[in-house]
Amino acid sequence: MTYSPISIRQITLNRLKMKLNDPFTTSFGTFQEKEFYVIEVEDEDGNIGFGESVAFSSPWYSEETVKTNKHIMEDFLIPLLFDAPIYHPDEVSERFQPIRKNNMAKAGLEGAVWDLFAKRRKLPLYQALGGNKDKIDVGISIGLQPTVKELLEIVDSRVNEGYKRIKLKIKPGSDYDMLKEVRREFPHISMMADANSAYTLSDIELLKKLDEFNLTMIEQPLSHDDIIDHAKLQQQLVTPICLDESIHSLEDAKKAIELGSCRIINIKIGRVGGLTEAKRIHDYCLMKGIPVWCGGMLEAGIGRAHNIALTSLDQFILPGDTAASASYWERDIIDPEVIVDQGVIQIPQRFGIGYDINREALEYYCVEKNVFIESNYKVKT
Ligand code: OSB
Ligand code: MG
Repeated sequence: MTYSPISIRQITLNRLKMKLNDPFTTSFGTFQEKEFYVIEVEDEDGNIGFGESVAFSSPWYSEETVKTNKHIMEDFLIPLLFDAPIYHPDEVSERFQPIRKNNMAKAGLEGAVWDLFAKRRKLPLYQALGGNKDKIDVGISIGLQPTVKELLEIVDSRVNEGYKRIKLKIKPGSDYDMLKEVRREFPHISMMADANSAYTLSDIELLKKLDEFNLTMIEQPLSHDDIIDHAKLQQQLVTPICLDESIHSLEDAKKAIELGSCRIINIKIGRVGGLTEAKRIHDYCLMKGIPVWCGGMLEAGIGRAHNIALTSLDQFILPGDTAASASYWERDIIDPEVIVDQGVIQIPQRFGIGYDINREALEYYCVEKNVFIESNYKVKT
């Protein structure tokens, strides 16, 4: 069967501002709200694909920001999408390749093209990606809390909701004692810690002591751009290291696995530049027997839907951070919202990302809208 290629007619960048239900604190700072772009990519027949760029307002997690995303999309990536028809979404990352890094900007647009592609083919996105599951197990990430008492209460309610794995943020001074209390209260839960790069090899004695708590893994204990020290640390730990910040591509994943820098990889679509690269990392990890799971960036519904579709791939064998919409937002921008029942999400079977866009909610949160039309980009002869 032959399919006609996608000719993109119009691209809309909606900048949204949404307040989190509760502040979310990591070793690098506190989030109270999220600003991000919802990207609409429209073809000649009026089909629309949706993407979400996951960069934050400040360059704490990575160097990208909401503003750099706009600049890179508007001035470099959008013209490349208008350049020529697209036969398959895998071509998008290839076309973006001359632009260095800026993976979150790339992934936002690429995700919208994937959604559009799946809708045109009348396939759910997860099937277009090659996923086989009809439901996925998920965990939840809990931010640093002012007191251990408050943390224990939150863990208790998340465990009762049925989340399959609890992730706790740690930082120097809020680590060993805190984890010890949680482990004592919840001896049997699957529990892990995420340091977001807050330690160095000089903390090795402390990090070794965390082996006491039978953590499923410790995520990104050392520098955001390191794989050498992580390899040295992994040799000294029983607990598997999972890399987050250090992995931006299949090449990074190959090197980290070869060096022994980690035994598990957190795949975030935005951090690796899109679904195509995420799938490549997944396929390589499947071959190598490295478990992967899908990380989160405090996404609204569209980003969450992309994460769910990605998690349908076979090697996503560990629960990810894709928690229910309602644990982040008073009202999400998709309909229905993402629902988690006893730690399980049913993958939607409708075409594309599988959720409708709640236009009313989108307009409510939208603070700026820019429309780019293909004919304005045509090379004038
Ligand atoms: O390291 O995974 C991370 C939130 C913001 C920035 C980085 C991270 C996180 C989380 C929460 O852990 C993920 C989520 O619930 O979306
Ligand atoms: Mg992390």
